[in-house]
Amino acid sequence: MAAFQERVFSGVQPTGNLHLGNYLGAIKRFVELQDRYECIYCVVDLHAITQPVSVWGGPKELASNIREVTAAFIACGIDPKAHIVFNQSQVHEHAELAWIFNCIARMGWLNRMTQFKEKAGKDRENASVGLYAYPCLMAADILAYRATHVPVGEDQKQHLELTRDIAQKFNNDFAERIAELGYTDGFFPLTEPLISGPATRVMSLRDGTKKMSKSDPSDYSRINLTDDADAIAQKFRKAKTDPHPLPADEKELEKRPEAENLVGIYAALADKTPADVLREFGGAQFSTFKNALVDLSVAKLGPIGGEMKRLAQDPGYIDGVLADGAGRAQVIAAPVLQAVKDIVGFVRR
Ligand code: AQP
Repeated sequence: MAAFQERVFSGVQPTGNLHLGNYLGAIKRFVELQDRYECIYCVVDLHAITQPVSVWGGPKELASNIREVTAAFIACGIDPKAHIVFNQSQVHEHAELAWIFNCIARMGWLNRMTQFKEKAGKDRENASVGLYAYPCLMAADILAYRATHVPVGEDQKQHLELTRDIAQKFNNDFAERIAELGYTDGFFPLTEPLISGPATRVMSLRDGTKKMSKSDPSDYSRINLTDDADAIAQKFRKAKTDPHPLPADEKELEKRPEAENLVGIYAALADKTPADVLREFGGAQFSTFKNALVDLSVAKLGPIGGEMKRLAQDPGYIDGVLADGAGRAQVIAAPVLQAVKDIVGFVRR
């Protein structure tokens, strides 16, 4: 790994309804990593269109969602000047590298991907080829920057493992050529997933066994980043719980998914551990705990939602951030793609 410059890459799909899971599992971590790494954060619009148009909403909604995710990045505290923020479709190297990775990855690897199975549902014949090849594009997103670290929620772990498999196979398949061209440790790094903290998998507020998701038809299943104080309060008060008070011991949470979820959310928002939260609230009724959770959530998310709404009024500024970021991203990605082409043996102009 020593031969690779440390660099963080991650992305969020512009598919609407950015929620607390996206924030705690991903965007909050993106913000924290800025002090330690060079960071590249991408609005992955090419990924969004892998679903049917009815899911991502059509051209107007896609453009508006791309701007909304960008606004969320900035509102949460990502600095687009010190780091890079852009949308994927503006840097064609992602799609081009993804094609090469389509030819590296094996059908058997992709057949094991649980996200494809979940998103394709029962009608697999009708799923897009893009949805199936999604993990190869994700590997290209990361490896176009030879990124060493990727902060993601738990649900993306399997895709990150596939990214490592693709990097490893590319390094092996072309080992001789890679060495000839002077790369001593292989060409691609084996990227490390950064998945940690109490909220790597935030669950639905209606069902503690299902992940909080943008596409859940019930708006009561999630806290959206643009929800106002009243909506946040109503959703947490209606959130499913069990009839018992909160336990004092963290082990007991394992059998109580809804309680575990709410404690995890509180812990992540307060930058504490679940054990700290139970020390404070163990023995309390859910009504008491939910009031505290609402106050904390409104204090943390209110300013983010407010700033997102303010930025929504200035699409020119957002588009400028994306164009500037795309230009700077391409400065890194273009030579990586050129080197990949040289390694594979494509003849240059
Ligand atoms: N519930 C979650 N808990 C923790 N992290 C989560 N992430 C998503 N849901 C949760 C993380 O957010 C980042 C961006 O996700 P994405 O928008 O690229 O894709 P997704 O995982 O498909 O998001 P959704 O909300 O679950 O959308 P749908 O409903 O379309 O499936 C990723 O790092 C992800 O891990």
